[in-house]
Amino acid sequence: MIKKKETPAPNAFDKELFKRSVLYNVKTLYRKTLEEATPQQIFQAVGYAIKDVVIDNWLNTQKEYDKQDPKTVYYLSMEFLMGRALGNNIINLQAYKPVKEAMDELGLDLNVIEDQEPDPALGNGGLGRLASCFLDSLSTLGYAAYGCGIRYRYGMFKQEIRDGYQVEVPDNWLDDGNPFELRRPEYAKEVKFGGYVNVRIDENGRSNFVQEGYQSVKAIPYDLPIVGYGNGIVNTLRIWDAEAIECFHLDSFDKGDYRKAVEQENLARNIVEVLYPNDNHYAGKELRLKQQYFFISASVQEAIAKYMRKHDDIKKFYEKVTFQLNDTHPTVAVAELMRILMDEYYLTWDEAWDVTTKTCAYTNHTIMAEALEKWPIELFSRLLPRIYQIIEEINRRFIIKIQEMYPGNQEKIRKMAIIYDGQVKMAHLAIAAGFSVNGVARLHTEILKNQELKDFYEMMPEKFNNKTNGITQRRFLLHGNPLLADWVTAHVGSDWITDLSKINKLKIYADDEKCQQEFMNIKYQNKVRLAQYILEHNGIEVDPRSIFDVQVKRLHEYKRQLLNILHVMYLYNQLKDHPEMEFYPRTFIFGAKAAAGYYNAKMTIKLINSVADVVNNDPVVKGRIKVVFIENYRVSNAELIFAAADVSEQISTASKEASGTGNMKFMLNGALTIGTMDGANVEIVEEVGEENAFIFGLTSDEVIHYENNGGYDPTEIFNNDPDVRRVLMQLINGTFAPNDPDRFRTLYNSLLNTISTNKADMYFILKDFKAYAEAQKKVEQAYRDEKGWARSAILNVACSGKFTSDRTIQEYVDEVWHLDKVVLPKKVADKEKN
Ligand code: T68
Repeated sequence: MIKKKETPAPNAFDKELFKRSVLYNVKTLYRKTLEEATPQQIFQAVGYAIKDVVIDNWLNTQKEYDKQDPKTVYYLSMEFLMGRALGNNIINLQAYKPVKEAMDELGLDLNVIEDQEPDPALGNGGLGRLASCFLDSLSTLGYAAYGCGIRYRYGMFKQEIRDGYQVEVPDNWLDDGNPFELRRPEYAKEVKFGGYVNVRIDENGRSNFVQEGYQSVKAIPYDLPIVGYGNGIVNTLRIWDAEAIECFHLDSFDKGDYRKAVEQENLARNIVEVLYPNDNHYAGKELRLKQQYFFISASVQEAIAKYMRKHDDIKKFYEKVTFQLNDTHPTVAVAELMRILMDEYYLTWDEAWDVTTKTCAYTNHTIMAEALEKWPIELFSRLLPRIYQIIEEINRRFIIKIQEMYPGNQEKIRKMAIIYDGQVKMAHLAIAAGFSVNGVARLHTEILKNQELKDFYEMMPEKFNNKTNGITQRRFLLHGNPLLADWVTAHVGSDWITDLSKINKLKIYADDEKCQQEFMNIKYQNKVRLAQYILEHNGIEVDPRSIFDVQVKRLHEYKRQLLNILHVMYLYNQLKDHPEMEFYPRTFIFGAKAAAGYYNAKMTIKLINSVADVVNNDPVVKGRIKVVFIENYRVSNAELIFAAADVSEQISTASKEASGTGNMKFMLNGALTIGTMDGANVEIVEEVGEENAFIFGLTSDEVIHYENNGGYDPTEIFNNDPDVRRVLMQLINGTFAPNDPDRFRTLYNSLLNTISTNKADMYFILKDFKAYAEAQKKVEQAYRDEKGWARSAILNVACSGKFTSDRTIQEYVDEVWHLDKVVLPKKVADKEKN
């Protein structure tokens, strides 16, 4: 039989060389043999050996970019939730099999080695993970791109559960060093804070704005390789570290200088110390604004310097560069670009504005009011005096434009001005200066256009567009679920790895009984794998034959983990009342970090764990319900969790979840969604069909209607629905907190607060409870029909093609960024073949 020839990777992988490289690294890094080395040391040695392979492609890609001079996107983001690099890099080098063999031959287990790598968590949740999926897709599709961010000393905290409560533990991810990073001191930049703005006449008689009396920090870039899948392309994630600009001059007896030196040291030490652990929430901390300007100033300076190394006309900057702003956090880029163009390249205001507004584009990720960034003028102008001056002028001109369009309409100015009521509104700045404004799912973009950003949309409709989010199938299927990945490839070929629309060919197998059995068997094995993880990490035994019903995501009231656990309490009550009732065994799995200062979120974690304690140990339940809270949910264990899920909980209050991306990862792994018509759920259901999901609850229109009319009154439900009333009373009668019956009273109050009705049950939990319980009943019925379930699950996988980040990125490229596709010259690939 003639075997179909696989396209060789540009760098065919040399297994023997690789083995030698690992042994050599163990020796030179640690003066040890393989037998003597610790698992962490072996990981480091393997990491460096992989970096060696990557480096050639990295060099080569950058050389090719230099030659071809393609347009480049700078994805500016406070967060990149990369997850572990080793396994992902090996996968994208198409070297997983040979590396695994090499490890076997050295007597090592690749899985164990991968587990040694700290899981870099330089992000909170969806927004940061999206940025990482986008980088993977950009490299795989062959587009020139930089990710620009911050090298936080401490990323997202490590979550420990003690006595059912979340405890935050610092995550020292750089403790053992990072084999993949490259420190690039030659590209260091100075970033200035504070002081005042002066006008100086220079030697050419030009008057210049200069910042004086400032403090400054040195920004040092660390580069991480972003390996494209099988195409030899390697882009760069550049994260900035801070260092003091000058060392101590101990001979400086000038008191002012000494104090300034100390202050500058402290500034450098503090600035990149820690990621703010809030998602969808604005805290208004001065250090956060410092972080923003720090990495933006460094990134913009470097982007311009790089451009000017090859071009001489700064006025055409936008022809080669786009800045994509990942939410409003990097929006100071607008003013920083204006500043450099005017103060350092002497462009006029109009010339600089022309460049800036053709360079910057903005993505909105939330409509939650509490997430809107608005900085007090006092703080902003003190920290960034020149930047503030520029924003004032942008605002002045923007208001003139508003007045021209809406003469005499003060209301428009009040609602749209960039500076108003003593605050600088970052979203308004991003919209006024960006050439593109996009939401992250169709429904979300419609809500932006028709509600939240209505005035802006009416004034500048041409800027608005939708880019429905996506995820990378390379990490979340190929790496995370090898059994299913192999099964998919066996049925439809391997094209899905770089073209997920091809996974659609699975559809014809949905009714095939053998395929259904194979699929359910793979799911079962993945459930066994997760059950083992849960036993090891939680000490709880779960039955892999039960339904794995999973909600993993950040803990937030709008995501409604509370609805889920209240429903578990309701099921428990039913079993207590009717111990012999028919009930298909179910394992309710939660994983979620709460922002450290978010009381209701933290109490929800405690409630979940308290319910788990009672239900898991009640003999009446007979193990038919198990509740598990997986500690420290993060990218690495997420891969195991998605692979093992039967049911995907996507139950946010309609209109609140901009998109969601976990929903897509579950679908790709063959879980069925129980969810509201919110975010990208709408499009998921559109692809797979409502009959293959469990949709319930208020629509976004209904929610918005209630909100615009003062909320609704949950006491009516409390009074009329005995099941709901019983569950709510259990929050305050000690059922789950015998020693402290008042423990969950704030949760109870958040649902029923009778003092101010419009604040009661803001997220419509009680309003949706009955519909949710009915949908859950249907889940159980559906699961009893094993073939029907397998059919739906296979269809979910088959219909997930739209939700690859490759599709999202291609849309950004076609409609917003207009990048040039880079193809490495053939001779490189050929040379390697010989
Ligand atoms: C998420 N946002 C959206 N924000 O909630 C989610 N916020 O619906 C969407 O799928 C995802 O973005 C990607 O578009 C966030 O994750 C944050 O993490 C965040 C961080 C800091 C400040 C505000």
